[in-house]
Amino acid sequence: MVESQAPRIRTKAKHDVLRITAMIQVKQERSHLPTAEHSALIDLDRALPSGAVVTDPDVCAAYARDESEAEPRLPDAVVRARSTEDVVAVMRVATRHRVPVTPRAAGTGRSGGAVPTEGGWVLAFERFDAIDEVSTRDAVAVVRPGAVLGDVHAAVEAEGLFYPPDPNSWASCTIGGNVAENAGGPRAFKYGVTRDWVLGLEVVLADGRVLNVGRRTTKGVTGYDLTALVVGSEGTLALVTRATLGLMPRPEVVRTLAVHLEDEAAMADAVSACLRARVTPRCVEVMDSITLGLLREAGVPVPAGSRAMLIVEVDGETDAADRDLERVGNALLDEGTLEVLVAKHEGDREQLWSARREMSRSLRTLAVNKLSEDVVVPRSALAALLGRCRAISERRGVRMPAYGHAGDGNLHVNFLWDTPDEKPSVDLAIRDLFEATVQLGGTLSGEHGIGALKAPYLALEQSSDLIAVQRSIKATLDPLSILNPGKIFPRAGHGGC
Ligand code: 2HG
Ligand code: ZN
Repeated sequence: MVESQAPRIRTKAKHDVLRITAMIQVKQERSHLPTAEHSALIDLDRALPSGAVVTDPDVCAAYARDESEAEPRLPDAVVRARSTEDVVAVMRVATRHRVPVTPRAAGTGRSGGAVPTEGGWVLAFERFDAIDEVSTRDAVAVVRPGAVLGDVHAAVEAEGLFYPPDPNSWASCTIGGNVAENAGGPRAFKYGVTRDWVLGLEVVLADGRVLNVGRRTTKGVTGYDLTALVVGSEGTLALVTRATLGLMPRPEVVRTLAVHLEDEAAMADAVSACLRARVTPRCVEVMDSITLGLLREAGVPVPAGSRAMLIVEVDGETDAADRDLERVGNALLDEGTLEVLVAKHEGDREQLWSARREMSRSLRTLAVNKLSEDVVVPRSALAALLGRCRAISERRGVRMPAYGHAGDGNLHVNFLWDTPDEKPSVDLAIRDLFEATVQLGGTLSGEHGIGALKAPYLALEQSSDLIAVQRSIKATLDPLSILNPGKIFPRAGHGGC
């Protein structure tokens, strides 16, 4: 096919020459591929602007994994989309050839959602990153999927506005990934998660149709809420090409407390104390004794005798925030906390948060292997969950440090091990954790999604009827199952139904 077009090169413009050269490269680099995959690639390259399709294995290798422990897999090609039209073109060719497509932007996911577990193509959104609009009058921002969350924060805050979702990776993660995973972060305690702020979406379906779902207005109840359905669907139902985000006025100030506890069991009571003070902090983060040790190593002052710590923040108009800080601080002291420290300067606050943001990476230094979960239980069950974690850790002989978003009952329970012979115990401990979480009325994932890693456990939480209904929604929107296959739903024989 490529050869038959070669004579036309001489009569075509320069970019067509480059394009055909690129096609020949596709052919050479992927000559080991079976004919069907190979001809799909040739069609793909023809449908996209020059240079958008990359098959160089060295480049593709960077798209084989995300920030989770999911097994990497090399895609056949990476397509770097820059427009809705590019995404439409990819999905049309993928549908024609039944090629799996794995969407990806920054690859900061923690559940294997962006790993092309079934092969095929990675559709990369990092270059489709415009912030189209920030409207102060409507209090909305219209952004493209590859826009980095930190840039969106900066753009809206420059207008005196605020977009609250703040997953820990905000400096590099993107809106597309946030929407796919329904990302949350510390501020979710007061402000909710991504789904609470997405008003409308432009999406591309598996067959290349473009839908505009949702709205630009605060209210709007027309038809089914497909926006809410797409948010958190982990790239398995539709591909987001534009998001309209709701905004609010930027809080005037933020005040921060570091609250030290004599024992881990006091964490849950301390969270309740904040609420009894009739204040909704914007975040209530928690660290157990191991993760607190890492904070200390990062230079954060930790009083002797502290066995666990909360970071509590309030925000709002200056006088109100100061009053709330005092109320929460006093309530925590009444609760018998060891020490309540106020971050007096922005530098203290930044030191605390940068150590907290690094926690996931710092934990990696404690063992050869680390796997982290993000289970959630009702707030009242947080103490029980911590107790169950300690019991599991002892029974299975696995180190399990924990930290996370205590205010939401959302705990990042980590599993650390050094040698392969410890892995079976780790697997048992993970299953124990999920079972305990469900028994306590909780859910497997609060913010990282089910992805590839937690799919085998889905049936621990959801009934077979519920999984079947979700599968049928997937089949309606993606009948060939080419959109991020292998995610969310267990494979038959892997806890599936
Ligand atoms: C956090 O809260 C992030 O730090 C990442 O959600 C947690 O990697 C992790 O387990
Ligand atoms: Zn988190």
